[in-house]
Amino acid sequence: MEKRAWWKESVVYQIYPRSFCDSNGDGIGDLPGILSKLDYVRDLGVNVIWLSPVYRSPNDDNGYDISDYRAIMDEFGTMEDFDALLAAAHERGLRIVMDLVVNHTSDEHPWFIESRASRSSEKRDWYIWREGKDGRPPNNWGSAFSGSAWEWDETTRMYYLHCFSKKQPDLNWDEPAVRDAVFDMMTWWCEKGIDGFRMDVISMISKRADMPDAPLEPGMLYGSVMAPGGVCNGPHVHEYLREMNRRVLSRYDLLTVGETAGVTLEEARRYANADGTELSMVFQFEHVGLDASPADKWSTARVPLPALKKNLAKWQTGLEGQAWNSLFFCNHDQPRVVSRWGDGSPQAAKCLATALHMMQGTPYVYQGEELGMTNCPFGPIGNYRDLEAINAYRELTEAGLREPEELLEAIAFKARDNARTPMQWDDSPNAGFTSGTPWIMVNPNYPTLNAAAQEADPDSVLQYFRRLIRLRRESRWKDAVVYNRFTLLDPEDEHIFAYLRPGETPLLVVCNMTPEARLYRLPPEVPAGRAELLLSNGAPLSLGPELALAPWQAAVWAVVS
Ligand code: TEU
Ligand code: CA
Repeated sequence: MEKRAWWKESVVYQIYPRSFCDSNGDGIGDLPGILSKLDYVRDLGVNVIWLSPVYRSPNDDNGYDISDYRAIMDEFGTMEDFDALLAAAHERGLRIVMDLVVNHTSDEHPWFIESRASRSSEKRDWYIWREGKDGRPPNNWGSAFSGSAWEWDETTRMYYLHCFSKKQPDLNWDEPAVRDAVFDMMTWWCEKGIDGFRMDVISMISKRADMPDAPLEPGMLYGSVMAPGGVCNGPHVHEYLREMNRRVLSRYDLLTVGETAGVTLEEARRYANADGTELSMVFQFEHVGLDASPADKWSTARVPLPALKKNLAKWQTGLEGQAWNSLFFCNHDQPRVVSRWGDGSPQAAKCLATALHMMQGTPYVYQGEELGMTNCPFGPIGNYRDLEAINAYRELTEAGLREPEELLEAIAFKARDNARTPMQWDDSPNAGFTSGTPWIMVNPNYPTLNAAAQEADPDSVLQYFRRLIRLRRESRWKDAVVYNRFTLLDPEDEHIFAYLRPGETPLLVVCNMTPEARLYRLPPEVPAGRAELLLSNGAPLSLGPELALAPWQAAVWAVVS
């Protein structure tokens, strides 16, 4: 069996503070708002909170552009508010994992202000400056948020690299003083008693010296920085993470998860290796990339179930015994999974959750996923707030690469703002999120889709998530759920996602991933024996050679003899 660890037995709840709960009526979520909802989070049964960035920021990218790592964003409150939140979380047995964004800072960070001041500035090499070529940027890389990844700086007449917005200049991790400053800051937060870090695009921190052009696919204006040979999984990334582990992480009892854009199985075995010399686990993005086109994510393509199942199975078996998986379908960058891979219904939300949570790895619940919150009908581009979507719409339509209406349809399906609409607490105005004007529109389905209504409904998505999480965290089957292995059943079946969790007490998981009733004949791999139904979102099902599954019905059995 895998070596035990508390972070393997955890379930993490991701909070996007800007959209979680507003305590002072300015329409923006804040730390006191989170504090007021800690009992709700605890009652979900999770034991870890991942906080998206709360540090001082001009909010060009909603806090992923940090101007002071040791101060709290003005809109979110004060450091005293943070200390109160951390203490209150710990009182409830909740650990807090911070979002560490150190591939880049804000261009308003003092480090960058000093670096850009002069070519001979002491901090010049803290960022990535290059001469242009014939009056053009050093290569064809594009920012993830449109435009070139190189910004011309008139003061010193050089370009600086920004893989994201031009207000997010990339730090130069080859500079030892950068590593010293980052590790000092991390230690400062660990000394405050936080319980870990989610590390933003940590696979991008080591850049190749040569920075070659990236391939241009049809429909692209720039090469992708994240393409192989770009900035992901660079030459020193594992060296720098081992140094971070030696100098900081190994000194505390932390959950560390790398957001490793572009990670492969081979690389993940190194980032999340079982001997703990780097990180506890990583987020991989292959499954949420299956519906992208070669050019970009702006597609309404549906993912064929066999492709999704095989990819999830690849990571389950590919890391087994060597590294630890994280399990997610939702986060603040992804559209709502119940709309993306389901039909938006509560039953689909429960079915998708069962398919995800019964695999091996640490599950992540994104705020609102436990309610079955859906994508939001934003309508015109003016209702969006995320620079990724707004810039893409402008760039791709102005270049004549996409038709506005067709592109807007794809943006409606895939935009990150779908995950960033205010948490739906109850049916009062603005879903109880704010007494003011919310910074982004509230999903109009909040009067019926909200936490208060689901607290009162034993068959709600919320109550189902509580049972699902209890099964992993508290039940007599918890070791089987966490530590059993994984075997995919019927990989080619286009409707049913079924898998075994072989171990001392094998588990069987069967999910009808369609809105139609279906019969499923159990394959021979399923061990014979008495089976105990542990959980289902539909009518009780006894395990027989053929199962009659209702639409979106999922079920979990333990094969006890
Ligand atoms: O995301 C990195 C990243 O790869 C995503 O931007 C992803 O490419 C895109 O969102 C998919 O549509 C991290 C943070 O999670 C994201 O919110 C930040 O915008 C980004 O880094 C820059 O910090
Ligand atoms: Ca507020």
